[in-house]
Amino acid sequence: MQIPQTMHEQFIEAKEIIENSEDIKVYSHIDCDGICSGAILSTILDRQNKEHEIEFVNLDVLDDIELTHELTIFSDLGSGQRIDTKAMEGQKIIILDHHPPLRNPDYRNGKNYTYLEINPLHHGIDGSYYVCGGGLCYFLAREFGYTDLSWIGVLSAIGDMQNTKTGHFEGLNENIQQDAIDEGYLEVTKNDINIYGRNSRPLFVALSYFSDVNLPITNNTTETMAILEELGIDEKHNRKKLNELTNEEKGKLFKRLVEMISTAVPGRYVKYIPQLIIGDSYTFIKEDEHSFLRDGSEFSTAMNACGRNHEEKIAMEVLKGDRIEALDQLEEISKTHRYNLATSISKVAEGDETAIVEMENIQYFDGDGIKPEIVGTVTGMILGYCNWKKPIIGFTQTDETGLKVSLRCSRLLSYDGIHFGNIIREIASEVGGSGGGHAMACGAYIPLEKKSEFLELFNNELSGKIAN
Ligand SMILES: [Mn+2]
Repeated sequence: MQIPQTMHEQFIEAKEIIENSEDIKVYSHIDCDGICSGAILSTILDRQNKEHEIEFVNLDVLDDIELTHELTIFSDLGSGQRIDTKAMEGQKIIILDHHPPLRNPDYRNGKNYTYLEINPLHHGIDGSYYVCGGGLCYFLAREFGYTDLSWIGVLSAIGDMQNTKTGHFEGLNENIQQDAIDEGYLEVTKNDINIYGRNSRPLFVALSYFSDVNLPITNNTTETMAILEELGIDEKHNRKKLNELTNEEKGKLFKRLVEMISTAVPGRYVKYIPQLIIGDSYTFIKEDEHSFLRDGSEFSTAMNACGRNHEEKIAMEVLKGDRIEALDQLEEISKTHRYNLATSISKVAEGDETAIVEMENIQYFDGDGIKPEIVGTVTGMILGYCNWKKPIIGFTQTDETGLKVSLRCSRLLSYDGIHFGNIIREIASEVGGSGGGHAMACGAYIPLEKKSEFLELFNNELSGKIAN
């Protein structure tokens, strides 16, 4: 896919606006995509010798924001927020966002300030699968000739799960991927076994986290070790990582996993099984051989860990090239993050068995005391401890009156056509909150006293849509 001409003209205009501005502020989102976006923009501005400030923010602080700079750039956010209500004459705004836009393309006409919104949805391109925030920032960088930043565009798309539907990149993401390969930063292994932890975990550990379907191996390393030994992949004193497997070994493992999953899922899901195991894998070949930064998924997890702990700038410095001090800090943050996740999970899943409450079509837990920033990740990991056929919802209080809601589900449910991001958006707004997100990973903020109503509405909404 090529960039549509109308969109390309917008990137040229954005470049000109940047070249003609001196005092610049960037607001970007706090997740992997947003951090990658910020890193690309900041690199462009550094190379152009432009003074700039960068701030990573949650969506809720943007409505009616004071614009205090000559040029304000919003990346991976902005399209869905009222960011220009306080724009003053002569100010300039650029938005690079892939989320559903509030405003039409002609919104900019007749304003006394410059307003340039680049959003794939204005050009008929789906922002969930074909390009994300970091990708848009990369296309701007490409306009300046900085194709060496393409690998960050790839990382942003991995973090934004743009490839979940098919296991590979499509649309504009494919162009970015090709640039990263051509620039010598990226190696793509087509249709690889795709299990998280390729570079940093022994395979028997990585496999035990399989949670899209509850299998005998889920949370059971005794079983994963036995299976790997039986397949002749592992020996007692030689535990391998996924990246050490030969193609033949990968083939055996694939076959075994397909058999195991087939016996565990209802017939309607059988056709989706290969997608659970197979997908392209991404290696950043300029990274150190043994570094977790070498694997796209592990790198993106580290970016998210920084976001969850309000350390986006450290993540950004790593992306911008600091592999000494910032990388040390990044490792420290990731370690603390993993510890916090483990303690939260053991509270919910391994302690009191009644912590997970099952309703007809959904299940939930009260994550009292879990930080709102990590409740989503915790919810995802809890999935391995409950009924995979239903989505799992985690709640935690944000303040006296507010609840954060996170939902995760097996990828099988989303392959089957359920888009929980859309459902949660509707139901949250019905109870006076707001929400949204991906098909299989999404969240909302709702008033505390609306919790049971929210659960009730959600449960009803899914009646007949969940296989039992
Ligand atoms: Mn994004």
